[in-house]
Amino acid sequence: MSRLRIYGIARTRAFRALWMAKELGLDYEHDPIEIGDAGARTPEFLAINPNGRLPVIVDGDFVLFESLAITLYLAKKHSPGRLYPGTLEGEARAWQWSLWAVAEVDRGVNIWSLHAVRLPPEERDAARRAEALKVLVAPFKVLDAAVSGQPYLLGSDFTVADLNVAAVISRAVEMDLSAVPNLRAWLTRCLERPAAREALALKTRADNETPVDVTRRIARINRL
Ligand SMILES: N[C@@H](CCC(=O)N[C@@H](CS)C(=O)NCC(=O)O)C(=O)O
Repeated sequence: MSRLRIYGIARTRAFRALWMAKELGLDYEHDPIEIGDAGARTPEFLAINPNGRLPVIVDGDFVLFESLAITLYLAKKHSPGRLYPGTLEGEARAWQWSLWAVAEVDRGVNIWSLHAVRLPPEERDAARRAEALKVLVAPFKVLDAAVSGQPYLLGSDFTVADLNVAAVISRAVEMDLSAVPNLRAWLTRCLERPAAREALALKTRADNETPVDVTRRIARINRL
């Protein structure tokens, strides 16, 4: 059986899959391909992910795209009853938080980070940044309340629900989170895990090595 292969430079949503693989201590290969014509839109890549997006994994002869489907699959396969909840209700909660993260906060955090951090200062759009922050106020309050009386989303233990939500909003660590102190403490707790630190190091290196025209192209392609 060939090793798990994770495709996608760590600056992208591939970070989510890399973090999970590290949490699980998996033996995997990372193929840090770029978005667009240089990588994810080549005919070879389109053959494994017709969306032309990152990440995708190949696990034996099983191919899977969608970052949070990947983390849920890996957790269920390798850590049932621990990172992946062992009860029907716990599993449903993990899905709830994962779908919530994509629907409620993914785009807002991405827009904010581009227009607050990643684009050159003179190209940042203050109105888009402010609008993104406005959109995040209500869901961030929901998340803050969810981790106000317990350390993690499902209770006392870190699970795939925490990994998925924290990975989606990881760039929010650079925001002023003083209005949501429980969220801030929880996010820090998640991102300080050894596996998260390792994956974040890959992501930071990829961020630092990304030329500005690629960042501009990402903003354009993803309409951010
Ligand atoms: N919902 C997908 C989104 C994938 C996605 O949009 N990935 C970005 C990189 S973070 C990408 O490949 N963008 C390039 C493009 O759309 O051409 C997931 O979570 O995996």
